[in-house]
Amino acid sequence: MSVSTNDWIVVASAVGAIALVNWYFLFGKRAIAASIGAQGAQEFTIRVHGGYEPAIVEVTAGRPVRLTFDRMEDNPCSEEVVLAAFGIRRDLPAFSKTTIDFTPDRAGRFDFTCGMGMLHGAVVVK
Ligand SMILES: [Cu+2]
Repeated sequence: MSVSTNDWIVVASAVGAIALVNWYFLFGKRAIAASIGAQGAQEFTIRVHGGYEPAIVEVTAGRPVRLTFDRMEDNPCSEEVVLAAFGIRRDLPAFSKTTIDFTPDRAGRFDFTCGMGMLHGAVVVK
């Protein structure tokens, strides 16, 4: 009986830990809303350091978007960013900020990646 109780505690703890990890992962990947700049653009600063942070940004279609990539490393992996759906491929100089402006004309989820397709982020257009 006590063995069975211990087993249940172990199982419950494991399930709880997995749920917590999943919750944290989803929370961390939640889409970030824009701040509106002086020109009315939907603006984001995305830190580039072994990945994109935030990785998912959410915008409204038909309005200008300004993504500022703040590259905080010189790892060759992240030296380029590609937003293929909008024909954008841009070099990101190490330890500096690069601004990309575009206006999404349609709703959807549009991935951006490093030049090798290893790092992933997305612009969610509503
Ligand atoms: Cu890469």
